[in-house]
Amino acid sequence: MMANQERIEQHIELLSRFTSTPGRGVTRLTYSKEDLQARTYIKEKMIEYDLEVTEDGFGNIFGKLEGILPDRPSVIVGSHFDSVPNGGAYDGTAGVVVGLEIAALFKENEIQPAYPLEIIALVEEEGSRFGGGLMGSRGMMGILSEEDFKELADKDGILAEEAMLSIGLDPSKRKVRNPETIRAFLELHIEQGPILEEKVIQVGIVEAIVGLTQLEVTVKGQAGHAGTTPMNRRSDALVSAAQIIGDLPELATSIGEGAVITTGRLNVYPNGANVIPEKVNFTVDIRAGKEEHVLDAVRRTKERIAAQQKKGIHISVEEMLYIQPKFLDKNIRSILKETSDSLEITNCNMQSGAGHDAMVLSDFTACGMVFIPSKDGLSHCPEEWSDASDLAAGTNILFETVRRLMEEESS
Ligand code: HGY
Ligand code: MN
Ligand code: MN
Repeated sequence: MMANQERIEQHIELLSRFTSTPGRGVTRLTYSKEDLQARTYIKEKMIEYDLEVTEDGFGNIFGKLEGILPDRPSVIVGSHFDSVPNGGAYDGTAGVVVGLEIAALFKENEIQPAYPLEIIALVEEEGSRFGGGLMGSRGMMGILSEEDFKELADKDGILAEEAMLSIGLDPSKRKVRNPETIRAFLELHIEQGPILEEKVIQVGIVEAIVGLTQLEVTVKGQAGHAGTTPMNRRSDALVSAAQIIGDLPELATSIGEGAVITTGRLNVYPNGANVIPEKVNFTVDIRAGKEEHVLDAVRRTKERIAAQQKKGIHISVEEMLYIQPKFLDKNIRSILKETSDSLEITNCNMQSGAGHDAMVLSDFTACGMVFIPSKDGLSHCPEEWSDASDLAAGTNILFETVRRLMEEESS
């Protein structure tokens, strides 16, 4: 019972067409038209593979194959299906497609699992529309409160709930899932880095995922005329923001230990070439393998920000997301290792520098992740690409691991 590589390739190709930036990568924002197109495709495939399809009050999609044993927790396989702006066709999507392929293998081989199998497609992992990130999984596990969800809005002020309704989703549906209904969560993801490709290894078995935090910084100054305002009478929000941002790479390097700091988004208001910027907001994404380094980087970033507070300049900081480093389940890691070896798929242990929904779920259930190589280590860009043969190999590993977990439970 081996994965059908062609079918996998077709899923990836067809899902990649649901983008608002055709020809310039995949941009699939949560609750957008493109979300609805991808959602419709995923649900159609789930039905084709005899899964019972439901959506929760966040729009997370579940496809369930009931187990022989009644009232047992599910083994869940999946990932997210939103994207970064102008991202790639594999980030998140690969994990959903592998879940669909596992469901297809169960159907084709008429396997009735002992425990329920659920395939999941999570929303807003990237936070590209509503900020923060890991929204679907945090919501599902009750970490994102109902009131906080109701306040979420995009850069145009559209509330997440409004956006849900606009594509026919129902925010009043059940949101929080009882963790006791989950036996384990398995996620295949592209590595998004260069290690597997450089080592010529097909699969990475993830041991741990870095801790990360995302700050939203708002610098408020005074708009003014670029020509008539003397330099000593300006409160230029962009100059203050630039002085903070310019310090951050050196701050990360001084912490070392793999700490990374990134400003990925910056907006200037009113953004006129001959207007002194009144307001700037920008993000600061901070990550490190050890929590003390994340906290140290946050503290020192806030010190840099405080140093820029001065007459006419006011700076505020909002912590959009904070999640500690997470360690994945030892038992699942050893099953992944044994399965990879028995299938003669080269593999190694890895750390993840990227955040994943498994970080959220690992506080509630046993989680396992496998990575497959990313060409040239590229991700979060249109050039993102992974070989379908590696996707097929990863599918075979997860398919066997699902069955081992179910046997383990029922024995
Ligand atoms: O940012 C990340 O690490 C993930 O792609 N959301
Ligand atoms: Mn991503
Ligand atoms: Mn991802």
